[in-house]
Amino acid sequence: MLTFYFSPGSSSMAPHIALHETGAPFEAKPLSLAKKDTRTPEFLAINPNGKVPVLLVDGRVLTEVAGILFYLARAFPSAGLLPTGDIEAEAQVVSWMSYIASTIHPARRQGLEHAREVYAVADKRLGKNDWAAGGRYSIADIHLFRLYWRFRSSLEPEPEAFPNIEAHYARMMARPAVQRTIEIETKVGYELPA
Ligand SMILES: N[C@@H](CCC(=O)N[C@@H](CS)C(=O)NCC(=O)O)C(=O)O
Repeated sequence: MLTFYFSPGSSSMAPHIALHETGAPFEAKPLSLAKKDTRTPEFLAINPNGKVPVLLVDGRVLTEVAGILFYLARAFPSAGLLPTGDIEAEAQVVSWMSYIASTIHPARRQGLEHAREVYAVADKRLGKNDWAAGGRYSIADIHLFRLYWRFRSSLEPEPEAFPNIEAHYARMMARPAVQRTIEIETKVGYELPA
């Protein structure tokens, strides 16, 4: 039994997309960041870090976007969210997700100019490849997409600034799991800070 704590448009959007990619049944628990739902004693008892996403796997707590994405990819292999039988491609997925979590995610807080520099590096790394790692769609693409989706909607960079990431964004937006996630999260309602 999977229970998923999320807040629309936040970091939890990535595992939300992955859940829809797998087709696994899950109980959705929307939280309001504006109402500080992640800071209640009840939620802090689940995640003392006070952040979404959280996935409960038969009641056991799993936190961090990369950890949850990895779990979903391995628990539901038929969704094809991780390269198999290719150690180097798997390592590239981990490499991308480490870079995304440690460098892209905090970049915005360090100013727009810094965020642009970081996305320029990511754009170069992605190059003309359709997908981030191993020549196929993976959890690294979902992770990358969610941060760019947020960056793009709040700051509206000129599309020509990051041509490869823009093309990746368009490929991601065409995926039914992404469309379904956005539809559900829009209905719950976004409360994202500007
Ligand atoms: N390193 C965490 C970051 C998660 C994170 O930053 N979550 C934010 C939303 S984007 C959050 O829950 N903030 C609520 C709070 O700080 O009260 C991960 O990868 O899961």
